[in-house]
Amino acid sequence: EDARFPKDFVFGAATAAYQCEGETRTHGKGKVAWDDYLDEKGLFSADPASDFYHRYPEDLRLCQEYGINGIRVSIAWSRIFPNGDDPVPNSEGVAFYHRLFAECRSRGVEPYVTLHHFDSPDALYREGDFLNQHAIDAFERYARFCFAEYPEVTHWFTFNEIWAVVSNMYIEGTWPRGQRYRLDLAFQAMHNMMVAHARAVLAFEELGHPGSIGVVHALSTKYPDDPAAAGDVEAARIDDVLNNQFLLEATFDGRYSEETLDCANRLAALAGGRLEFLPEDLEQLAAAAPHNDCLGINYYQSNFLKAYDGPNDCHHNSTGEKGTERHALQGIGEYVARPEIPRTDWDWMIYPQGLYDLVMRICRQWPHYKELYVTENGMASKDRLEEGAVHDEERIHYIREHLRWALKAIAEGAHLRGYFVWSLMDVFSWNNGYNKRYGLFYVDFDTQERIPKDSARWYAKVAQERFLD
Ligand code: BGP
Repeated sequence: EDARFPKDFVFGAATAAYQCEGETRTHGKGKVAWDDYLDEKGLFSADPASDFYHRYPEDLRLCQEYGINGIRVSIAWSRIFPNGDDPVPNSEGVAFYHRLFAECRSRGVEPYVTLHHFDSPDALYREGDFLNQHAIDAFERYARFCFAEYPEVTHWFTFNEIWAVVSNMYIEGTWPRGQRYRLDLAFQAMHNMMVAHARAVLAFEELGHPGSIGVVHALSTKYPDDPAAAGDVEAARIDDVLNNQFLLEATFDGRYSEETLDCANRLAALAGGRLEFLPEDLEQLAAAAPHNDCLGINYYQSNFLKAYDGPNDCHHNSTGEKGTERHALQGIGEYVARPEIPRTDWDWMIYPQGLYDLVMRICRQWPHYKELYVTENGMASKDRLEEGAVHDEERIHYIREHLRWALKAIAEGAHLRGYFVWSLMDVFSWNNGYNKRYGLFYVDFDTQERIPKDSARWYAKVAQERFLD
């Protein structure tokens, strides 16, 4: 078994604007839905988070020191256009990202830049976010502006995790909007966001920008709990359409298959709604599909499903109290825990093989794909700083095993170009605040001091040797 990485493999780490920057309402930045939502809940705030707005030079210095040669960052849309669609951009916000990208370059850390990481400007959010065509138009305009303004960036992603956006907003109700079990809105919003993605891809092509463009999807492999039970197999299939297949078809085929449409329409009807895909939007999807240069895969876990005919019943474990998560959807199935498969305190199933199965499935099903990146993978824990050190053996194990399966996929021919640990340093976690830590670098949120965890040292060694022990 070859444990060596290709010579140009990117050893990256990931961040997202709202989770690390701080300065959420200053320097001309417009409001996002999360601002009020978090104020109302009163549990935690995204200010100053990891103070990346001021401390990015230090974080990039750490990247360089620890062999991390790629960083995922996102541009906060409302730093550029405070209301999403303003006639004039906010010059302070525009300048901030020039400084950030220049710092990346000077440290030899390649920036992989996402345009939308869960932070729609509030003005657009209040009009219905991507359920409203205005958000699609405004996103295209914002994307065009960024492509032209930042030629120093050559790796672009449009959206981060369209699936996470819609499942939290419209199915689980755990994010702003807080609607539950509205599968109709979830499919409609996924489609609309993919149309916005397509329009950005077409603009990128039309303007002849150098570099690559793609989208980041949150994908999970779906397994039937009992492969011999037809009901479990069907549950896994339907949940796969919802979480993976619908978005992958929109991305790579630019159209939806009959099976996928049947499934989406049925689930939408069950939720009391219906889907509307405009012919001109479908044309854009089709036109953009061949121009996807790369796909980012965020992989954390897989799911095992059982047939289920009860009512919708989800509970999100946002506290890290193991065993409190529940996920059962009418017309789909329920997630089941497997005693032999470990889970994090937040009940995320740790199943590295799921990443391999996912990558190989993409290679098989869409052999014309160009490049893949694992744009997020990582493990949350309630890390403790003891005598200046964080001994995060479990995280090392988690990353090592996922890298091992990634290497196996590469050996079998997958064009997997890089891997980004979520997250570079500890950051704000959407539903969970600050006790759910993922970073390679521990952040003392009182002093903003960065302390390398054992995992940072281990990752530096792997990156340097390009070899997995
Ligand atoms: C992904 C997001 C990240 C990040 C991560 C961990 O869905 O792209 O922004 O937060 O998951 O999720 P959480 O913070 O909810 O544990």
